[in-house]
Amino acid sequence: MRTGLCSQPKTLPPWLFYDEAGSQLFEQITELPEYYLTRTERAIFERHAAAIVEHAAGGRRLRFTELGAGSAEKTRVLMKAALARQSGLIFEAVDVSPTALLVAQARIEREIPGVKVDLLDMDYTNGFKLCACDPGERRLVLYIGSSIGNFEPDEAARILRKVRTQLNEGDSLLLGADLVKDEELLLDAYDDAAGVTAAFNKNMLVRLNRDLGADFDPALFDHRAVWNETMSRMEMHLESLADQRVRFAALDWEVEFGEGETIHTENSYKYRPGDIEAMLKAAGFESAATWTDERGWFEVVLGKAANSK
Ligand code: AVI
Repeated sequence: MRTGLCSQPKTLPPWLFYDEAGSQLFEQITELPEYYLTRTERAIFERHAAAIVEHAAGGRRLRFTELGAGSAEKTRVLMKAALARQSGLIFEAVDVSPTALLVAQARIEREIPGVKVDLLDMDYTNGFKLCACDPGERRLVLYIGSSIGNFEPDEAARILRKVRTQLNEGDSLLLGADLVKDEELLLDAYDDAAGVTAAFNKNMLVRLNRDLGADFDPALFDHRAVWNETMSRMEMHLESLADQRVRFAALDWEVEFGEGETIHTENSYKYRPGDIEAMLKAAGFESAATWTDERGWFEVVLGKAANSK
């Protein structure tokens, strides 16, 4: 964190968004009219759930493993499709937030009879270990919501390779990814009229005030969303509205901001058709199928773990 605030331009790591308040703000973002990602991906699932599950299963029983499961809201459609072709389903929910997981577990088991939720409190970005499936079972790893887009290309490639090492040949990975589209749509999605994304971005400062005794005044920073065409990514920044000095009591340290100086807080990569298939191939998956919405805004790609020999 300190290194990021000492670098030029200043940066803060995006994991800082997700304390309890930040996770709630993110849930609100997913319901905003401008934030098309969640509802577009959900519509793809609603339309193609049976085909997705069929491809992944290849005639066997399925087990689901979701990375960064959160509330697992969209996954429910796929769970129901799996239960239409098999009795009972193990759903392994991997996340670093035990509270979100516990709430999701109780709700899913109550509302979708036949699903057994196993909570795996792990940080999948730092390597993780899954238990072996039952013989005759195939695993479907879900990495949806365009979460992959929040990682730099080399980190994203590393995560996909890591997932591949946990799978047997014939298991699958379902990746949800946001596609490049009209700049206005992207800017609105990351700078909504109600200011929820701005509050989500500034929540980082609130968190640093609480966790490290910093004295950021969030009102002295503005939320900025920028489309970086060259890098094919949406960026979020916080721009200082004045020359100011912020003190971190817990670190006995101060940092200065000039008026107009920015802190880069997030990248959200947007892909072109074919990009995800290429990433999957490079990580040891054969691309089995791609589903998209009518407007071509979002895609869901199922990669099958290829023979590693
Ligand atoms: C979690 N992630 C996929 C979101 C995104 O769209 O990159 C986080 C987010 N940032 C601003 N709005 C939503």
